[in-house]
Amino acid sequence: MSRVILVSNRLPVTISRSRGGSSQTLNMSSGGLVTGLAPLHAKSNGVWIGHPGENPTPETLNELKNRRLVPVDVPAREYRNYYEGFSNSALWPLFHYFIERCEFDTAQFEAYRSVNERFADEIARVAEPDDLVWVHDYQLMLLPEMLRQRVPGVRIGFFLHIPFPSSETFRVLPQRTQILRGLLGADLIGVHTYEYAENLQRSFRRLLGIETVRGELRYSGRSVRIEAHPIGIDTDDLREAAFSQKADRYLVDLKRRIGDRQVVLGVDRLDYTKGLPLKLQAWRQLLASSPRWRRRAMLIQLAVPSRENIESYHQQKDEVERLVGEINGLYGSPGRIPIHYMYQSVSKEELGALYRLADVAFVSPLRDGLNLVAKEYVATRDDGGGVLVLSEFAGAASELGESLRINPWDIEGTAAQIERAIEMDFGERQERMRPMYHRVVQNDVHRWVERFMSALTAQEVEELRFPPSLQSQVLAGTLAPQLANAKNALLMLDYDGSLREFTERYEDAMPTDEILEILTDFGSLDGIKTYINSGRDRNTLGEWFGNVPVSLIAEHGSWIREAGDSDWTRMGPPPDLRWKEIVRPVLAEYSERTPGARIEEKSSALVWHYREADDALGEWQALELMSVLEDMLSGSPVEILSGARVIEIRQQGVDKGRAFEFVNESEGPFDFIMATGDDRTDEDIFARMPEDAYSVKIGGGQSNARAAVGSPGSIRRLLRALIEARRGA
Ligand code: ADQ
Repeated sequence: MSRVILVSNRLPVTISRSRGGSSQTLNMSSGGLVTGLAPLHAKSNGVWIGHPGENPTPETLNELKNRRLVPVDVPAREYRNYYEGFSNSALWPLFHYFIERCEFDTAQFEAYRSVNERFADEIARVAEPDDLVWVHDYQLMLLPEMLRQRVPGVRIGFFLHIPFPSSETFRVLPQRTQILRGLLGADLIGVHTYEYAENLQRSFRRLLGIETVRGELRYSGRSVRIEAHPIGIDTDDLREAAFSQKADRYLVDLKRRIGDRQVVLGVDRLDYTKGLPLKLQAWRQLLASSPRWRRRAMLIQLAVPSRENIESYHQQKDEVERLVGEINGLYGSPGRIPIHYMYQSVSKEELGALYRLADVAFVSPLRDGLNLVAKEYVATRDDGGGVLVLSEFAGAASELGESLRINPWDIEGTAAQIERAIEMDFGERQERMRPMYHRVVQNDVHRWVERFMSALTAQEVEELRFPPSLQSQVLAGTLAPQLANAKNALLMLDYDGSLREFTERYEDAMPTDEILEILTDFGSLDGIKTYINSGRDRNTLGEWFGNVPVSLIAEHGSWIREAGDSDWTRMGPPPDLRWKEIVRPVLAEYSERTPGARIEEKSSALVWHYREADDALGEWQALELMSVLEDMLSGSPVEILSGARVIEIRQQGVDKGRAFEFVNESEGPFDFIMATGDDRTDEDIFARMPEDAYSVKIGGGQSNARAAVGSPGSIRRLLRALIEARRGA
């Protein structure tokens, strides 16, 4: 197996100072992610790179080295700006849809960039091209691209543990393009749910204009995949603790103290995304509307201290404690308080005992990437008892469909679901819990690691083709002798951007005398069939090339007219054009708000041109229009193509490539074939041409063509040289 380099903000160990002394001790951190990744770390013989938390002493450094843990050294102030600053005061609130809590501070972003650079440098020092690097979470979103620049061949996976928000929310971020480009350095980007994957793809499309097809996009000659891989928990580890003797003792003790009361359990990091105040309000609502539960039920709420250096976390804590006090004051009676609140971390065994005790788990985040607590509760309930009440805003909700779902903002609705959960009979509890239990146990954290790693390694490293760029004389030198000897030759020429330079206004690109002359000369040569295969409409092509002895294919293969004929023939079945009625008004609206943009009507397509619009505005509107159209037309028999400052919506099933095949079959066999083109629609021809045919792309970039030339001028020179050669033969 390849060596795996794991990268996370924190190393999986806690360094603590021994009491009174200056020596340090090193303990493995607890938590599902660490237990999930530890076997991979052990097996692959790789290293784990992250911040150590404390400055390691030389002895600790040695110990870290023995465990193949590489600390990244970051000055304290820079770390604060990166961690508490940009990571937790900009990205964290924004990605959880708390825009009003965001602080966007350039200096903090600079620190974020700089820490990501430090990580990249550290990885580059140890990484080899055959290694796999797996980067974790939102603190390191710039890292994939930085690493790609330093170690180009290395395979990089990235996993985001928090939600990726809607593109509308994400675009608020001042550094949105840097962050997206940072991610694009990865080969595989993993998120917890399809929704987050969708959101990310939409941001790539809207903000960078990069299309994703079936979860894959192309960037800088590489392919990048975006996939949903919900994380699991370490069920074995959890169950071992939850069913240990220690846990049994806790359970007996808890039961004795609680008596016959129903227990509703909440376990959360004390974070505003977890929605504790609303949870408490729902609990208050239940006690207010159904007084019998005041003495017969209790809420045990664990809150783990978290990010205590950030001010907004203090306010959250104050608010939670005030509400707890208020509710206990209102509805408590001697010996019976309705909320038992603990602001502390508890041991695995205690937590396990609480999960086993709880009749209901109340998991109500306002937003949560996934939520492990929900899965942990389910994993301890193979007795089939217990009810999971789960917020629909937790990523885990999409996997745990048998839970009672709540919208935590709806206080009455939530209180009603809690009551339903407390009252639920054992039969229904079992029916709901059993399937969830099996799902959670089967998809544990080890399966998650396997799935992500096999997706990362299975991905083919596909070399995208960049055809060699040649001078027209060099190309003519190769092609001329072959054309000179051909008995039946086919020449298929694209027009706009290939034979003719683009003009500011679309209709101004009529053929020059030079072009008409070249086409006339070619058309009059015996043994050569010349076609113009263009996206333009029939009338324009007929008008412009009516007097030239070449054949015409219009509208990307929809119509054909042989040289000398005056009638056009439709290729393929008659189209179903009802979609035009829906699309036309949308294009009209976008034209109205984009000065300079225009609509072109073709028989089986509509085109939105924005070459004459302001550069930035045109680009922006086009990206938005593309995503609107994609949503609107999903499932319709149309294709949406974005070209050189045009968006074309056209009937599916026609393309230039099919037209090429039609000609090749009806007029062939040919002993010389050459096609030229400059954009995506011409790639349909290049992809269908036989091996020994010549395809020439005009302009740079990735293409299936065999060769490339710089400009339409070069193509014209090439064509003139070919005419000379044929004449001289
Ligand atoms: P978190 O926001 O930390 O994780 P969560 O998934 O709920 O949220 O995990 C919390 C963990 O802390 C659980 O394993 C739980 O058992 C433990 N815990 C909570 N209270 C505790 C207590 N009082 N004592 C001891 N342990 C306690 C981020 C994302 C999540 C995503 C995970 C994993 O925000 O959405 O599920 O990463 O990808």
